[in-house]
Amino acid sequence: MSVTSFGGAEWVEAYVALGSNLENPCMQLQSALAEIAQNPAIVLLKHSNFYDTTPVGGPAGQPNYLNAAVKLRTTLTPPALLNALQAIEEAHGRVRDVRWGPRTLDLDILLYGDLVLDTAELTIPHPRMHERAFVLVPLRDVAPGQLPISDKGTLDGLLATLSTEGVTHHEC
Ligand code: A4P
Ligand code: MG
Repeated sequence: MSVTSFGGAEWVEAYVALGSNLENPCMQLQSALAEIAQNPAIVLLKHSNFYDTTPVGGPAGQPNYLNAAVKLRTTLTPPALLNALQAIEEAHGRVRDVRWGPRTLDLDILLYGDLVLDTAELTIPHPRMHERAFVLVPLRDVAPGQLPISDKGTLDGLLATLSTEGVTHHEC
């Protein structure tokens, strides 16, 4: 695990994916960015462009998503970071019913340093990130192309294998 010491605490770099396809997705993602940055145990280093994306999975006819990614530094443990992100999802009125169904806000931990974790609550790296252009295209805005994605390859290597059709830059 690569960590840096800053003011006595251990800071770990992590990447988080943001998604929304209900109730003004631009507003949902913009306020989520502000709320993540307000956490005293998080430093938001960079955020990506916003992308309009065709839904992958879930019920037929759900609206397109708006997706983004952030690079941050945090002193929170992975479960504490998940709790903080889920509290933000809940404040945005997130209701969990249909798997991969429409949502006001989804915040997923993609990578946490070079940690590999597989528990009932948390899988890191995110188990489906390597096959999803709606995750990797925004991630590439905030992460180097040589970033390793578990044992799946580098970010640029994986992007070269995926169709990015249906992932288009969106100005909010
Ligand atoms: N969990 C495990 N690992 C993680 C992690 N690395 N980060 C657990 C966050 N959560 C993680 O998540 C269910 C449970 O996953 C959590 O309670 C947590 O303990 P959820 O957010 O309640 O449900 P979900 O997001 O519907 O489930 P899932 O299977 O994680 O969905 P995905 O894979 O995130 O897919 N198409 C487009 N274009 N854009 C999208 O953003 N998103 C999805 C959701 C499907 N299709 C999409 C998009
Ligand atoms: Mg999720």
